[in-house]
Amino acid sequence: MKLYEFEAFPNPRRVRVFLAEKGIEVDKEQVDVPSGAHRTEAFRAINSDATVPCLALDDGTTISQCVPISRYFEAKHPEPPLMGKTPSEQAEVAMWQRRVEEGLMNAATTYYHHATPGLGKLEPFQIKEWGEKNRERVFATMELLDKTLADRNYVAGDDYSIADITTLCALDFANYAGMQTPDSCKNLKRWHANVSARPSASA
Ligand SMILES: N[C@@H](CCC(=O)N[C@@H](CS)C(=O)NCC(=O)O)C(=O)O
Repeated sequence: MKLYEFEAFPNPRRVRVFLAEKGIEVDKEQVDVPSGAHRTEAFRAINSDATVPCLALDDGTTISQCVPISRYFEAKHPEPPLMGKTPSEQAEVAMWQRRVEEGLMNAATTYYHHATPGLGKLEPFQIKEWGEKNRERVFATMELLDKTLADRNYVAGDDYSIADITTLCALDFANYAGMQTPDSCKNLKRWHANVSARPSASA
């Protein structure tokens, strides 16, 4: 089994944190995204989506996208559960994971790719206005999370889950890309300090 990833980027980090929480070691290969290594014929033969992370199993199956990769490891190594235990917990975790993936991770990366130099020569098609619109969405999602975290410890409820992992990686990326968490988002900042102190955060 091999995990294709790139250490500096936010989506591969989601899988590394997930694996660290479960205590799973996987062989990794770095794919140098800024130099375009993910868009070569050789890498497209592994992942036609031309993105990292991508997990190649020993039977030849390849799985791209953070959530399906995480789902594979959750099924293989159920403890500790990171995607909910009961049907209602599983649905709530999936709901928050998706809200944050769309409203924070995808919005922040869209801002980065469209309204900043992004990946430089790998960004021939940019719509600055679309990038700025996504910046607004990032701040709206920060506000939503701040309200939600007023009366709970974790994004999807009482337990740490994949929704926290997506939020951590997306928020750190948004901050890096110039969208600082407003000081008024005290609950979100408290949550961020808490989850950043877990050893998995530095995976
Ligand atoms: N939704 C995908 C996002 C994967 C993704 O976009 N990864 C970035 C690195 S953070 C990438 O490979 N970008 C390549 C590009 O923009 O050309 C997932 O969950 O894995």
